[in-house]
This record gives sequence, C-alpha cells and structure tokens, in this order.
Amino acid sequence: MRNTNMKKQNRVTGLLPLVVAALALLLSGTAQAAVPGISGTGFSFTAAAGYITQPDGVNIYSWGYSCAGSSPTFVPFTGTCPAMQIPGPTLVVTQNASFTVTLTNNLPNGAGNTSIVFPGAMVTTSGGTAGLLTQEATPGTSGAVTYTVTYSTAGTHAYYSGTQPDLQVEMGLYGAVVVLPATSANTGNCSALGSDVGQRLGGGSTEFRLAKAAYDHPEACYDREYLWQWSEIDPRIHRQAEQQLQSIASCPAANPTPNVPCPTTLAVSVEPYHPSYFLINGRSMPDDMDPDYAPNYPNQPYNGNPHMHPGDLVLLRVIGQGHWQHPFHEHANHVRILARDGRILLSQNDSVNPPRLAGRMEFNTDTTPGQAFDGIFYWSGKGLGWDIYAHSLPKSTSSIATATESGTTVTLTTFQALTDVAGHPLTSSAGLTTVTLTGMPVGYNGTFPITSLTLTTSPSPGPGNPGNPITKLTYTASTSGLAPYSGSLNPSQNQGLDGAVSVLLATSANDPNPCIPDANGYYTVNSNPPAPIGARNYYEWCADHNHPLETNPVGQVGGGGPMTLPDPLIMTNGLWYNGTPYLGPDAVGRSRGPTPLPPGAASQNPPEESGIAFMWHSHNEREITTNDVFPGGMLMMMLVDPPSFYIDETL
Ligand SMILES: [Cu+2]
Repeated sequence: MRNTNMKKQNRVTGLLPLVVAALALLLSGTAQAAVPGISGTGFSFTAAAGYITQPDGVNIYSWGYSCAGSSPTFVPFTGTCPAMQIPGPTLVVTQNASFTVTLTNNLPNGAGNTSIVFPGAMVTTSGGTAGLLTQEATPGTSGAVTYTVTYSTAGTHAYYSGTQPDLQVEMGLYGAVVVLPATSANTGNCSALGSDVGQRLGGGSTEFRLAKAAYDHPEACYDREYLWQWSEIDPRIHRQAEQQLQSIASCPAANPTPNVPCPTTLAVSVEPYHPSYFLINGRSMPDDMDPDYAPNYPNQPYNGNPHMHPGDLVLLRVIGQGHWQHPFHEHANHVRILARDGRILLSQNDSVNPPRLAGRMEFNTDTTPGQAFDGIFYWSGKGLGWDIYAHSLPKSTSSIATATESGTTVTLTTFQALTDVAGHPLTSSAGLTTVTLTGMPVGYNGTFPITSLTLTTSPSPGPGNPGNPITKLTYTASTSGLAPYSGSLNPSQNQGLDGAVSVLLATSANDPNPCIPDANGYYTVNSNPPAPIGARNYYEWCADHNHPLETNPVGQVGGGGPMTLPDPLIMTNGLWYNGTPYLGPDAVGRSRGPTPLPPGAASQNPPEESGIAFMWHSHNEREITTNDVFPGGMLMMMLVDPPSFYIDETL
C-alpha cells in the first residue's frame, strides 16, 4: 500500500529538542525504579491501541496490553493501569502456583485476533478461537480467552503476542513475568524482607524487593532489583498500521474509489525493517530516567534508572522483546549471569550441594530476541586507590609531642596546638595537652596505627570545641631501625621512646566514622565493632580509607578537599553532576567551592544524593540515538548513591 501520508512524518529537524530534554534531565536529578508490577493469581487484560511518546516529541501509534478496569494488587508500591501500556503490566507470581490471564481484544476493527504466549510455562486455555500458536481472543468481550499459566522455574520470563508476532510484538504487545521462588530452603543466608541492610541505608524503612532471593539458592540473594525490556520501533510500520486502520474505519462511508472493495484487514509490510527508536521499558533516554508511572508518559509507566549503594547486590532482570540483539554494557563492573530464561546456571558435578553458580561474568550482556536473563551486579569502589569519601587525615608536619613510657602506658605530651582540615582548633587555646596510649601493638617497626588510646583534652569535647574529640592518631618514629616491639611495655623494657621520637599527629575530626575492615576488607555490619547502618562510609573499602587522590595536591578545592578537580577543559560541566571522583555529601560540598568550573559546580545535586554516575548503554552505537540524534535510545545513567542517601524507589 502506498504511504499516502509521508508529510505527516513527525521527524525532528535539528538537535535542539533533544538537547533541551537532556538539559532537563541534568536539572532534575534522577528517579529510582525497582520492579513495579501487579501480583496475584488472576489477571484481567485488554489489548488496545494508543500512543506512546518519544523524546523528540513524536507520538507513536502502538498497541499494548492493559490491566485497566481491573483492580490489581500493585507491588512493590502503588501504581496505575493505563488504557494501554508498553511494556504490558509486569506480572509478579510464584513458582508452581498457577494463575490466570483473561485477555479481551479491544484492538481496532480490522486489527484481527490477538493472544498471549508464555514461553517456558505450562499453559491451558479456555474461550477464544484456535490460532497458530495458542488460543486467540477475537474482537470484543465475547471473544475473550483465558490462559491458565504455571511456571515451574522462578526468574524472569517474557510474554508476548502469539498472533502475527512480527507485527503485533513490534506494535507493543509484550510484557514480563517475574516468578518468585516457591521455596526458601537454601536461602537462609539471605536477609529477610524488611531487614535488608542495603534497603535501610540512609534511613529507609520500606522494602522494595519482591523477594529475598531470585532463586532458592544461597548465592541468589539480592538487595535491589530492576527489570528492563529492550525493544525497537520502526515508525513506518506503526504509521502504516494506523493509516490502514483509519481506512478500514472510514470505509465505506468515505470510500474514495467506490468501485474498489473496502479494506477489512491489515496488510502491513514489516520488511524491510529500519528501526529508529530503541526503547528500554518503552521509553528512550532521557525519558527512561523519569519516575515510574510519571504522568507525562501515561502509556509508558515503567522507567529504567538503576540506583545502588556501594556493595548492594543488584539483581538485573532483562528481556529482549524486539527483533534485534542488544549488546548492553553495564559500566563500572561485570555482571554475573545468574540464570537464562528462568534457569539458574549451576556447575555440573559439583561436590557442593546445592551446586555453585556457573554463570559467566560478562563485560557486556547480550540479549537476543525473546531471551531473558537474570544477573547480579555490584559496585564497591574496591581497589580504586583513593578514598571515595574524600577523607584524608591531615598530619602535623613536624614533631608536636614527646613520649614517655611508664609500665604499659606510653604518654605523648603535645607542645603545639593543632587544627583540623577545616581550620577548627582541635582544642581550646590551651591546646591539646596529653595523649595516653595503651596496648602497644605487636610488630612495631616505625609506623603503626594506634589500636587503643585514651585522650585527655582541655577543655572537654563539646559544641564550643568543634575539633574534638580526636579519635585517631598516626605515630611515627623519628629514627629508623628500631627493633620490632613485642611483649608488654614495662620500665625494664624501655624501647627508647622517651624523648627520642618525633610524633606526627593526625586527626579524624572531619572523618567521624572509622573504617574497620570485615573479613572481606569492607566496613559493614560484620566488622568488629559493627558498622552502624547510619555510617556515612558504610561498605567502604578500608584499604583506601584516608588515601587522598593526590598526595601533594595543588589548587585544592575550597573547603579543604584533598583532591584537585579535573581540568574544566577536558570534562563535561553540569549543574547536576560535574565529575567529582568522590561520593557523598561531604565530597560534593567541597566541589561546590570556588573551583574553576564555570557553572558553579554541582549546585543541583541533591546534597544527600551525591553519587557517582556510570553510563549504561547499548554498545550498538545506532541504538543510543533517538531517530538518528545522539544521545538517546538505549541509554541510562546508573547512579551509585552514598550510603547516607535513602533510595526511595517510588520517586
Ligand atoms: Cu560502554
């Protein structure tokens, strides 16, 4: 059929709209996501036509499933059922528990039958009429079909139209099923719903996980989860379908050629296939970073915008719903593939029961059409080589104390007042008076951390004395070659400390939280003593604690940060995120100082949400455009939020 309406094409002429959209993103902060859906054992669906929007301002005629008219139970937070939506409602069900989906076909006259197939599930049907792949819903209420579906495996699964899928899936008739494990015999190590540390960081109290584990396996625990469905749109196909349906609807009354029979069915050519929109959950970047159920995308309720705290185990539920393979790259770490199509990947002939995970670590996660995978991702900052919270203990540069020994006690007496990094005096004008050390550690060979100390200051720590209390010291001998110390100190084992040392004092007055490594080297509830949930550096990699990015910084940022921001000529400046390598409100507070950055630095960052951003995007360059304009398409910004920020997934 000749395309009679090419001039109506909604093509953007120029870059400006997308630039404006991207700027809006930078100005607005970011939204969270989780896996919003509807749960239960009986669902009522309609298939209907509507429009979705894209960032270039285009409205695209589409078909979608809908839960409108029913009153489903929304999880993990309240949502809506639009008249149609892309993707279709995400169904949250339980392994081995059957559920029903009753599908009513409200597609326009001439669109024909429609249906749903649930690959990987046991399905029985009632109603409707026989189709090629499954029972189909004929137009209208009387033609409804009911599918009774049971998944024997947990995990993430696709559903989509089984009727002329080359056209109907392209038009938007697809969605996801999240199947929760039926048993928990092997997941006793996973944190129970409501008690997850990752969910509680920053003062959170609401649990956004759908389950404590993706599968009944001890290595399938997770702290946070996101679902993404990839698809593409060739707008020519959508326009052709819309025009043909309009011709069907207006004929015969407006039949332009009375001797030609009215069309009654669609004859859309789905080839050649030239997609120009590349969607994550029905949206393109930057729309995908707006909230779930955002009113400006009434038929695209689900977003694609991952947030996480350092150390969170993030479950990625991903489905390829379109025609193309999508090579998605999750920057910042690899993804461990946990399962494909609801089948957890376990090692064969393992001596351990249950067998250990066998999924690959993937730099780039490919998703082929119709395929789903579950993967685990995390980011910890381990091994970066600098303190991501911008902590740095300032040291005195010359000796400020003398030491004496008595019994098992070494007493350092300072003779010089100190200030912390912000210039606060560590003591009153009387200065720091006495530091008493007890329990000298084994292995002393010049420099060692103090494991225990008693601090006496005058006056006492308090609001009028903001530098106090000192909680940490670095102690350095002025002479090398001292024999390693072992045993208890007593007067007869004088180690030559009396008056013979140079004491360089450092304070953690600007670093109120210590970093005490757990068995894995992180500061967590497994540290001794345990890290409080409110610790601003929860899950810090302690080996890098207090390591400045530059040992001898030049041009320090106002406020006293230990690093120099990148040359503004080689970086992107933005009001929302300007490239600080640090995490947390303290760090960004420093980057807002009198830096050389023209826009006044990251003034739009929510102070507590000063995260480190990583681009997650398709590695097919064409797919990170919106109708040929970059940036767009399959792109999102993953944000590592500081532990002090509560990730409210409803926002
Ligand atoms: Cu990449």
